[in-house]
Amino acid sequence: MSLIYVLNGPNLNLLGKRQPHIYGRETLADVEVNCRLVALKFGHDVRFHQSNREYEIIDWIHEAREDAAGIVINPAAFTHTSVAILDALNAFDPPVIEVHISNVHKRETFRHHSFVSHRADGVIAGLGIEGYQLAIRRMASLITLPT
Ligand code: CA2
Repeated sequence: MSLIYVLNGPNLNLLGKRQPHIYGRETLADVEVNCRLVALKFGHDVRFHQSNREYEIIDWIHEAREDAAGIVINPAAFTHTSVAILDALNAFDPPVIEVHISNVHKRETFRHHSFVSHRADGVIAGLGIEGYQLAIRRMASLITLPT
């Protein structure tokens, strides 16, 4: 059994509570349950976190260096601003998959650039919260694929 970190950035704690036209009606707790179910199907475990503080996300990425087989990350607004999160991910060797609930490319131009995409092995955007399950499924393949 491998451990997959699922990390969520600022304001995603409000998922399902505001702006349902953009982010849907399901909550982050629903996302966590879905991730755990898919991971379990492939025999893996999930460590699931959300923070509104950049340093906490960086600390979890550092922690993942010790025990994770991969990171699925929705950095939220830090996607577009954080060289620090990119630097932390660059110090993490296993696969990284970036997830966005909305299609960031269909939105304001400031959402079109992602620092995290410079490191991510794959990016999913615009598939709603299902994107997390697809990311876990892909992560399971990457974990078992010979390098
Ligand atoms: O589409 C995504 O998943 C985003 O990462 C979400 C971020 C946004 O800054 C990115 O450009 C795209 C925003 C997360 C805020 O989530 C909320 C959810 C419900 C209500 C309010 C905010």
